[in-house]
Amino acid sequence: MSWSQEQNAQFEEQGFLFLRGLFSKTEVARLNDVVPQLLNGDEQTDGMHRERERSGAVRQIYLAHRFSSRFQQLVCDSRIAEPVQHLLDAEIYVWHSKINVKDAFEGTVWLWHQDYGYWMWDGVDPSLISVMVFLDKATINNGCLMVAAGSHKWGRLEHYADETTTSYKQWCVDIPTLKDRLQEEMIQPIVGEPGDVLFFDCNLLHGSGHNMSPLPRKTFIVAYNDLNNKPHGVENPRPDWVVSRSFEPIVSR
Ligand SMILES: O=C(O)CCC(=O)C(=O)O
Repeated sequence: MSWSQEQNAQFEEQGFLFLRGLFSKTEVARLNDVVPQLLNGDEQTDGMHRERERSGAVRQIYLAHRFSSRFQQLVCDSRIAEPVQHLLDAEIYVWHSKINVKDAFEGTVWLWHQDYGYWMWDGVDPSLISVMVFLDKATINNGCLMVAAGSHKWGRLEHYADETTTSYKQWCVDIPTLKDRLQEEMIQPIVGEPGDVLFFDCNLLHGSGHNMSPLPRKTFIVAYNDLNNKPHGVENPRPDWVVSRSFEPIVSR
């Protein structure tokens, strides 16, 4: 599926493109059908990596696309893979995938960051694009993603490791830099329905708040990398669940 000239221009200008209703309610229901199994699996045996909130609730499930045929189909779906191939003008592979769970009342904040803020340390250039497929309704109350429109044009900002805000280390931009750069008018909450899809540049500043609502806010995020941009030259490479060493080209269908 290819985008119009306006859509491509919008992605270039804003660093993201939000497409409503790209997947039908039935297609999303088929994905959601397998999520409880992925949530409750045992990572010693099923190979998927899970991050948890301090409460123990699952916050993220990595690599669903390797172990669930439905998510495997999704990462090859031409509605998401083709525009990314076109934007990067390259063959692509899956850098990683994750289901961000944000359970009702439990899902915690993602501090403002650019994905490339820390992916740079994996020995790659900023030729990566993420695609967020909404599995649930996303509202202000349940902690929808927020993006800073146009921030990708700043290039990569310095990031530091926050080890106290949530249960795990988050790479994020410090408050003095945010005060200096981020204007209120740039912030756009991405409120949407199951089946909506957000494409975003790896230098787009983004984050999200706590889920204060009885509605869960699950999304599936797949990050694609240019096949000519494989990670290299790093002393302590991060594990395969977050920086995939499976370089199979995506054949979109
Ligand atoms: O799910 C969210 O609200 C933000 C997720 C995010 O930024 C990430 O996983 O890097």
